[in-house]
Amino acid sequence: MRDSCIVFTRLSPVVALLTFVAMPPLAGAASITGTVVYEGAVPNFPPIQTDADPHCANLRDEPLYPETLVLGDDQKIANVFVHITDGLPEDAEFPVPEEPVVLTQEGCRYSPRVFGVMAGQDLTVLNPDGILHNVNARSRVNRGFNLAMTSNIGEITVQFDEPEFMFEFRCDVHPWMIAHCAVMDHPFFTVTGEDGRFVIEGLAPGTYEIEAWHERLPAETATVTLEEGETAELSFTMRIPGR
Ligand SMILES: [Cu+2]
Repeated sequence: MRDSCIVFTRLSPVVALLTFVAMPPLAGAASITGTVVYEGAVPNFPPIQTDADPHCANLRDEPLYPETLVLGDDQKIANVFVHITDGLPEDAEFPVPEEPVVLTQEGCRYSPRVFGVMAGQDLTVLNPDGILHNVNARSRVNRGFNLAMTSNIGEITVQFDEPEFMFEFRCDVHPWMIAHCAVMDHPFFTVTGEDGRFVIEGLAPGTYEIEAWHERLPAETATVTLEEGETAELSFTMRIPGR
């Protein structure tokens, strides 16, 4: 018994060192940046008839167009969710941000249209419109909810506990109100603006698969190997299939 204790004591620093070496670091100084561009004819979307609810018509100074495909200059695509899909240490647990993700219902539209939240992170839904919206979270892995936010309910906060890639938020009062939510188990994700740009920072050296997801266009993927502190530049092009 005593011998085995001695053996264990002698081995433990070695085991600890091996364990340390075998575990890849969770974070580092490498990053992936890039641009997402749309290639093809641009669909012509007519404005949404927001006066189906006079409250919405009163809240808006300008027409509201469908946000199915939002393009900036040179057909750069907004609302593309870019995220790491492989290469992170398995079973790694990343800290959950204390600050909430905020989803706003303003002018009878959701903002942001596409967003990510980490599992367990607060998601705060705001209703500055001060009219009736109905928040219908159509999650399948997590428990969904369908909650009326009446004119005097300006804020609710919810959490989703399990990772779940992309489900819709819809407003049952205003059928054009749609947002897309990803519940993530890591923080390495972002959403493009109208410049089509994305930046994912804080990566450890390694080989990663990265995906650019759009609500209508087929996803694009890439594999990139990063050295410590390296910045890789990627370019994604999205197209309507068959065109
Ligand atoms: Cu609504």
